[in-house]
Amino acid sequence: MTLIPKSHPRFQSLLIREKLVKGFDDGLVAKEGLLAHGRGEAFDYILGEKTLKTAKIAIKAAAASILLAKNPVISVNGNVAALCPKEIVRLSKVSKAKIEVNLFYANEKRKQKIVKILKKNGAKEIFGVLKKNATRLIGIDSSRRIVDKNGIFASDLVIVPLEDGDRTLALRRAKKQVITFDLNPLSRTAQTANISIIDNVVRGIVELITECARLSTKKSSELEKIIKNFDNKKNLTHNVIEIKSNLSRRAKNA
Ligand code: PTJ
Repeated sequence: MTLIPKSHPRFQSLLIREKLVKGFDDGLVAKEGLLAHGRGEAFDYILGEKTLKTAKIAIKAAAASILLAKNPVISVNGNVAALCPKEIVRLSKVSKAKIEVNLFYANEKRKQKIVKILKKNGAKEIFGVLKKNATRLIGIDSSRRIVDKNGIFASDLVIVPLEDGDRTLALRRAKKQVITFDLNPLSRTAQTANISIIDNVVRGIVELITECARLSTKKSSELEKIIKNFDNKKNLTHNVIEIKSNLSRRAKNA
């Protein structure tokens, strides 16, 4: 039960924060994950805590790309497991994407807890767990280099929410398409991914599930057209302009 009154003007944001703290207490989230969340929260504040038009455009292109991919994988870390385990499983079902646990701050005990919460929310098969299937992604030194040979290693598209720039670059070099959720449009990940959804993963993933379901009945040619018309660099520029005008409007009203 939350101690935050529903009437609190920052109820939603504080509720998300509480989920992260609970995730930490339950052993899902790394200490550093709490700090990463704080950074995201600050960006969400200046974004206006809503899914902006540019995020919706990126979500549509992301859904089309995932549906066209042969072997898509959702990479799950501690923060995402604490914030939206049910939605990860729903996204995996609607898009036929595999789920792989991949941690920056590698910790076997935490990995097992993440697997457990995903299974509790309906996940059947989870990659990145069996030592015999572990292999190395070239061009990256962090623990994220250890991937599943039947999961991320074999994939053609990876969804990496709350990611670090190094792996995004390594995945691109390995000729994989990368889709990220990142609240910071200037992060290396956002700048390096094929499709960057600048939104809180808590909101954006729900929209992505809806969009995958909606587009799943469309022809491949229609999905290809959506992707062809999407330009990540341009969309990121427009996103910064959206943030700028949002801030100017709020400054005028202050
Ligand atoms: O569980 P682990 O060990 O894999 O570690 C996960 C973290 C998140 C700690 C690790 O990947 C990390 O240190 O990430 P960074 O480099 O701090 O990057 C996280 C990015 O996600 C930053 O650009 C944040 O602004 C952004 N972010 C934080 N919270 C959210 C977010 N983006 C979308 N939704 C959020 N809720």
